[in-house]
Amino acid sequence: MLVVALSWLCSSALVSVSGGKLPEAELKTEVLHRPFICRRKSKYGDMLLVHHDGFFANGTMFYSSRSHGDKQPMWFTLGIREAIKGWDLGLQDMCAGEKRRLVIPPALAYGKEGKGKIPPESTLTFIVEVMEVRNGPRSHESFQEMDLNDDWRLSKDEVKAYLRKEFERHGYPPNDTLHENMTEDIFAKEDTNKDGFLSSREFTYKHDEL
Ligand SMILES: *[C@@H]1O[C@H](CO)[C@@H](O)[C@H](O)[C@H]1NC(C)=O
Ligand SMILES: *[C@@H]1O[C@H](CO)[C@@H](O)[C@H](O)[C@H]1NC(C)=O
Ligand SMILES: *[C@@H]1O[C@H](CO)[C@@H](O)[C@H](O)[C@H]1NC(C)=O
Ligand SMILES: [Ca+2]
Ligand SMILES: [Ca+2]
Repeated sequence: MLVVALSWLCSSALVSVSGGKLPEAELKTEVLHRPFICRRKSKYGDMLLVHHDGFFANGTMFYSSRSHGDKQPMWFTLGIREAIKGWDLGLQDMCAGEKRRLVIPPALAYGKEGKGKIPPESTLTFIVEVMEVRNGPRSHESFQEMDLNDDWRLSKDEVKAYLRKEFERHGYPPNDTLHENMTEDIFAKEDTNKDGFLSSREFTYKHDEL
């Protein structure tokens, strides 16, 4: 399923998973490569297309997006705890084409519990390459991009047009039945004053809840 659509539909759920008040353990960030040309730098709410390799402290690789699964880079939204906290902190201000090494203490990764094959209290190293940076589904820029007639509110048709475009962008065939259904769902949840439009307030993340 589509990351954009998912992160849109699930945004309220994701936002409510906000972090506790743990003391900030130290995150080490090292820039391995920065491209000469940088049109924009990643910020909270942006969507990043990333390839990543993960290593245990002893140097053993536990995951590589280039060799596991479908071998494709993945989209994730920065700053909403979609991935571990160390990623939200360590992947800011990145350009498309930039590569970083992050050394992430357990408190900013999988903590005391661990997860799957990550043992408890693991410090993890990631080599992350950002292939692309885009406006997140909830940025002010996205709202403007979606508001085709510039009346500062999103109609159902504008939302449908956006979904169709996002599907095409990600190589999925557009599907009007599905877009219709998704749009209905989105409006049912988000058009809080039920006027048939999404205002920028209804649309935008409440950043203080992150
Ligand atoms: C490296 O650490 C991981 C996680 O603690 C462990 O599963 C693996 O066996 C270790 N590998 C070596 C070569 O020590
Ligand atoms: C379009 O989406 C609907 C609802 O998810 C699904 O039932 C239908 O098979 C899809 N059509 C195509 C052509 O993929
Ligand atoms: C959209 O599809 C879901 C699952 O297929 C269904 O439960 C829901 O009622 C549909 N919503 C609308 C507005 O058609
Ligand atoms: Ca509009
Ligand atoms: Ca409204």
